[in-house]
Amino acid sequence: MTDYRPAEVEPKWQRVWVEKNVFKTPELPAKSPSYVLDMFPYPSGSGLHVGHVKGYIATDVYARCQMMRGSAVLHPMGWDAFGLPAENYAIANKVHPRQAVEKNIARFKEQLSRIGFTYDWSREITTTDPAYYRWTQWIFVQLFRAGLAYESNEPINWCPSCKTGLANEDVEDGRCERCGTLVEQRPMRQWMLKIRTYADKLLAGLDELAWPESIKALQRNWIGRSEGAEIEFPILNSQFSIRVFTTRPDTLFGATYMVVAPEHPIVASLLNSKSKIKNAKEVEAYIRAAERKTNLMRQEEERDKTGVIIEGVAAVNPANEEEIPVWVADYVLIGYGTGAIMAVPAHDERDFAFAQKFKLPVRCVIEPAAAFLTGSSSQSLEDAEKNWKQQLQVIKEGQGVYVGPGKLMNSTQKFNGLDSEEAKKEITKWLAKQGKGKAAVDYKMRDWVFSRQRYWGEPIPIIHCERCGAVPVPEEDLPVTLPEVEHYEPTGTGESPLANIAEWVNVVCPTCTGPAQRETNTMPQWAGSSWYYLRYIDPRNGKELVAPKKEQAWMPVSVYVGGAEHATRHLIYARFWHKFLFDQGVVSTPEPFDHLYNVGLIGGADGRKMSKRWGNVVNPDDVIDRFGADTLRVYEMFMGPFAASAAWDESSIAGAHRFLRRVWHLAQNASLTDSAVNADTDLLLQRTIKRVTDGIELFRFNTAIAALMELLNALEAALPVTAETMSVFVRLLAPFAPHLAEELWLRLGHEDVVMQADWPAANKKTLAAAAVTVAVQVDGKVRGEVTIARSASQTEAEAAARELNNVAKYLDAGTVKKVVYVEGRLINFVMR
Ligand code: ANZ
Ligand code: ZN
Repeated sequence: MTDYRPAEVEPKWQRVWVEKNVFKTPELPAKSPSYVLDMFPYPSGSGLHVGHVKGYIATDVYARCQMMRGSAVLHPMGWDAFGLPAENYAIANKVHPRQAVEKNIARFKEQLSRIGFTYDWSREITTTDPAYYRWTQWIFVQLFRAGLAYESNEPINWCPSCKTGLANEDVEDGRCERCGTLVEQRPMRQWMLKIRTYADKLLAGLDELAWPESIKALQRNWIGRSEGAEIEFPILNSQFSIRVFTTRPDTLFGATYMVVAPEHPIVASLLNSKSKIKNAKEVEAYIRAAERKTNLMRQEEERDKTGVIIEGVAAVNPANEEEIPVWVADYVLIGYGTGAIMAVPAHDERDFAFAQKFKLPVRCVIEPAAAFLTGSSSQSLEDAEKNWKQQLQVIKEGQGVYVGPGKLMNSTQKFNGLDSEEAKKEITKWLAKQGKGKAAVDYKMRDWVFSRQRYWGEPIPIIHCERCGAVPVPEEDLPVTLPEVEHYEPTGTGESPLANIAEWVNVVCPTCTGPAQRETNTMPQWAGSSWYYLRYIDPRNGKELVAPKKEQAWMPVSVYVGGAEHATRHLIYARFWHKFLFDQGVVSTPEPFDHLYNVGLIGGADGRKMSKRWGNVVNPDDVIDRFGADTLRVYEMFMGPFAASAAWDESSIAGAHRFLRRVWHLAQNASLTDSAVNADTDLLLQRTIKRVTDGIELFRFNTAIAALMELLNALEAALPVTAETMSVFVRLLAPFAPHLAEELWLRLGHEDVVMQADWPAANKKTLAAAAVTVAVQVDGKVRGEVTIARSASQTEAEAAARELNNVAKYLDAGTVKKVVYVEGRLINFVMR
């Protein structure tokens, strides 16, 4: 009997898979297609750690199971290699970013190749490859032609350390997501993509997706749709007017002043028009001070509100012709709505705080609905009523703020008494009829700032001609390749290092052949990753982004796996581009990714985030050297629920290794003469098939492995095991521990590789005969049913019942006091 030696077994089978071309993906799927995708890595200089590969192992387990179940599987890998980190690394180490990327990719591939993945490397793509980014640029040209790419000079986020403009998505808590530096606002010329045009489609599409609810909620919030009205406030004795966006047109009669953002163009217009601004100096000083603050500082709720009144200017409330003052204050942001608000201090917290500070009038126009006033439940009825009356009085007198719904008051006979929801519509209609306003929708999400003033990105394929303006590079001239430069360092001037290469910049205009200049900004890191999944389908196509026949055959991606941190960046950008390509007829599905699973982080053994800084990084190579790749795979899939984070734990790795060693020895003991399988073993086997199949299908890998461990225990207790039983066990184990499975499969006398064997099918008759369906109740109400073994214990029945989502929901909301089990019929969780 030989010992289990992964160091011999694993490289051997990796070679066989390559020699036999086992993972070659067909051009077109002959069988049912299954596109299994990882978020492709950015090839960083520090290589992969064991946390990075958890998602890759999961998709590989899934892909292998799909292959054995007879699907045509596309399971590719590639590199997201443009962007700041590669460039910063290149600057620090004085090498070309391309060299750094090549070196890092080689290192990543070496690490990945040892884990036994099923990638078809002939489909590898790299976003920095001109043959690839030709199509990234092509998409930009289509966006430009469709009017969805435009130049703008608005102030945008600028990272003074990375020396580049950033999209809102790249800013976290007011800081650059890359380097943590406080972001400034800087007006500069840049390319923008009209992602807001797709806001409603992006929202609607979410409803159809099998994604975690948490990710969908993050996207909904990020898009931030608000319904309301735009209302025009004329400025007295001038040709100007101020337009506001409000979600509360019902409070229009309570607007006692207006506020414009310091950057609002009306301020400059008023200052320039030499209108009667009496305190121009003061206003200018305030604007200059605001420029120096970050958005974060400006939005902080607790911060004392600041502002200056524009003396000598008055706006007219279109509802009642009342003249109200106009203030400049930085709690109003230029980037949201219209950059100006009507202030209703009686019904908005921020306006109320501002009015208190500057002694501005507060007029209540919404009479509170009783249910929305606060009171404590411990009060007596009398006290509650007294309290309510007091609060009502305070609010009605303009001494307090009330933000809830209610009935209109102080809003003329026409509207008084209307319910506030109703009044929103009525007042908007009334304004629209007079041409003073209209219903409007606004989104928190801004258009996508799409240019970077850095070297290592796709050149934006635009040529600037004095006569013709911005002209797209003709498609036959794509790709516009990145030229060689002497220095990659950002200039900090708002121009990229490309601007210094005269012979690259100066070209003839494709339209009029006059002298023209190339755009020197490059694309953001998110460009190449916004469509890469399409290219894997047809990676070497020189004529099209993807051949329609292949695209139709493989798309959409059935299972997509990656980190939750991409919720509002990559996953929104990719959906946006995909929907655009759908509208252009380039792709056939409205959404790119059907199922999405988030991978939970693996933390260091010390419980901290795995990082060089803490010295707790574990390299997969080291684990493989000690235990083998199969142990690494089984361990990571057994760490707990896939989406949960977990700390690295050496003793559990040893446990996973022991499990595989026991399987190895069990197989050596299999009696090759097929003695009959006894009924108990057979039932357990059938049940394990079902649990492992479902576990992999639903990304509950830990329960699948637990089922295999239970089966192993039972088989060891009832030796000898038959070859037939062992062959089922080996196939069920194959997605998790493929090398070991191949070796045992061979030793069991099979000629094909286990990857080409059929996935075991559970015998439904055996299962049905041995199963009962039990009703699950919570407090006597039926909430679902579970099918369990006839012989199941109460503990097993309870565990199965608790797994039902519709039951867990109720159990989580309280505590279980008692469980009543009527064997084979019902289980009742008593909470009260
Ligand atoms: C009048 C009003 C009365 C408002 C009231 C609220 C309550 P959401 O829901 O987040 O979309 N607002 C509009 N533009 C702004 C800007 N650029 N900076 C700061 N605040 C701005 O918020 C919409 C509300 O936020 C708008 O409705 C406006 O205040 C404010 F009882 O208008 B409201
Ligand atoms: Zn021209």
